[in-house]
Amino acid sequence: MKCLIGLGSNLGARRHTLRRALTLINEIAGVELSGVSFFYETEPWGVDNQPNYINAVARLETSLEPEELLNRLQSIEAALGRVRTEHWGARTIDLDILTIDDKKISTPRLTVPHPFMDRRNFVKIPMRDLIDGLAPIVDDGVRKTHGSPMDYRLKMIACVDRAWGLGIDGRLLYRIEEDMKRFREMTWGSTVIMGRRTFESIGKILDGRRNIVITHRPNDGVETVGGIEELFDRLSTEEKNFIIGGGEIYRQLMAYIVEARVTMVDAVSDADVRLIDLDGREEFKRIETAPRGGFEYRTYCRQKFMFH
Ligand code: A4P
Ligand code: MG
Repeated sequence: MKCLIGLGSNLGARRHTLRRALTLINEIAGVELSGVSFFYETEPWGVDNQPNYINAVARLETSLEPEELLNRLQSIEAALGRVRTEHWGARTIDLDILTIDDKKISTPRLTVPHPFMDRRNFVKIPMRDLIDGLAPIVDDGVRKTHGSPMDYRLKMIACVDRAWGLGIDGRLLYRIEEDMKRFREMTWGSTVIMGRRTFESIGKILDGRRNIVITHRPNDGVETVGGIEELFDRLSTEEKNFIIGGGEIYRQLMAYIVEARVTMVDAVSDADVRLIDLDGREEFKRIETAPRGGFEYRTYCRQKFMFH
């Protein structure tokens, strides 16, 4: 099932809380985050005398039952310090289920679509970042602000086999001379972001580029960050930012990737790490296929989806 989730925060470190919530949503077993809007600073709706909100909308794919998804979202609210006092009152985080496919649900705990979503610009405006074909609206009291993972325009580069296999035993499946040269040219002067195992398998800092390694163990020889929230604190929106692996890092950041450069080798190997099949994802569109001898270069771009 495909769901849209509304996120809102008007207390504390609002941007951090929203980004942390996105990470935790992606970590729910049976949930895969597949997109997020920009962040918007919004005036409080429904109640006066409370601070402005930051709002966003995310989309996810899930195999969970709706009430189970609600349970998981409420645990995340609790973990992030949400205290329920006044209805519509100020909160560190609010996670609302906006839609689940085109289901209509009406139980004591859950109403889907979310009751007021059609009347709330703090929902409708972020939704337009994810969905095509919505009617235009006047953006009263809703202004785009910084802090969304989408601000960094993350790109990814990977080399896979026909079955989207990435590697085995911590090694890449293939090393193609021409592809390595292209990788170097494409990433030259940019920021390259990788996991610890990928950094260790490369065995050195990639020259001419800012290298960032995501790891729990700081390493004096290279710039490190402890996780993806810290990554977003450090990245620059002015640079080109490339995610270069491995499988776990692609998985954690896939929802935020705007462009994927894939070298697909015309073979199938034993692999223990795979990329998701980008041709099977409606949020990605293949815009280029360039055959070479024995492999091809493909480019995928993130796109909006149609709302039914
Ligand atoms: N519940 C029923 N349907 C749903 C659903 N689709 N998703 C139940 C999530 N929860 C749902 O929610 C109360 C109960 O609603 C839950 O226990 C759940 O079983 P809550 O989050 O505890 O309380 P709340 O958020 O204060 O109430 P409610 O009605 O969800 O308020 P809203 O609609 O979330 O509005 N202004 C701006 N600018 N930005 C905002 O984000 N948010 C609100 C809260 C008010 N004004 C705002 C914003
Ligand atoms: Mg709510």
